Amino acid sequence: MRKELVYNSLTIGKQQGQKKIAALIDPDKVTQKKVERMVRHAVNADVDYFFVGGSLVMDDSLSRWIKLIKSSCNIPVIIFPGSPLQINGEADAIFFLSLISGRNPELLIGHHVVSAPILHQMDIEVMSTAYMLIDGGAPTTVSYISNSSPIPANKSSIAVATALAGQMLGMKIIYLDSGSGAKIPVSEKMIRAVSTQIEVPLIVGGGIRTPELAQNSCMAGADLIVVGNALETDPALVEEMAASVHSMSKPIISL
Ligand code: 1GP
Repeated sequence: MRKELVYNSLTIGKQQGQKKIAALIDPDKVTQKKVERMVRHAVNADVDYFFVGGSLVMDDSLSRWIKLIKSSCNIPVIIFPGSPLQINGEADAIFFLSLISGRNPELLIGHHVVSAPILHQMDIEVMSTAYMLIDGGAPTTVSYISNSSPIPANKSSIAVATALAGQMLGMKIIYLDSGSGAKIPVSEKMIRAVSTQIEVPLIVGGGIRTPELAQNSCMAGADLIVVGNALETDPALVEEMAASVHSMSKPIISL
């Protein structure tokens, strides 16, 4: 396993009040041309990370896209796996996700047992992540595939209790996700409630399709915003999105 370079960039960023953005590539939904465009715009926009993965991946293109990104830029690539089939040693890091909003034992520990020995032999950074699905107003692939129901959007107290439990279990990142293509992104109220109670970095994604939404989520306390669908439709949007997220960072004062 690799040293914690990506995780350190997240925690140092959080300590310094920096706000970050990740572009999510769902391997099934893109073409080579699309990925090349996404990378070009992401580099111009100074995007912080690429996430690659999906709840259901129908072909073996994941490795191809990771290679393509790695050979075209220095933006770290993190696997956002929907299953152990998406483990790939060419990425910089992988989220070791426990779906703690659900009660499906396979996604709480089963897949981890299967994946751990393989990851242990790979040169990849493994980041233990408390993954929480929040109701986004429409059934999502992730909720169907994971066979788990999301936390109701208006139950911030459940989200806080769940995030605290994840942190107490030693998970190093909290990830609030209303699912790809969510009608309603995670509310600012919920982001604020969770972010004020935890110490570890907070990632928020699902249905964030405008720079304003991204900015509001940062203002509410998200450290890292994830955008997928909106960039698949319009890769150039990432420049505006990233500018609005990065503008929320505190200025770094050097002594
Ligand atoms: C990743 O589910 C999100 O956390 C991505 O959602 O595709 O709606 O941006 P979108």
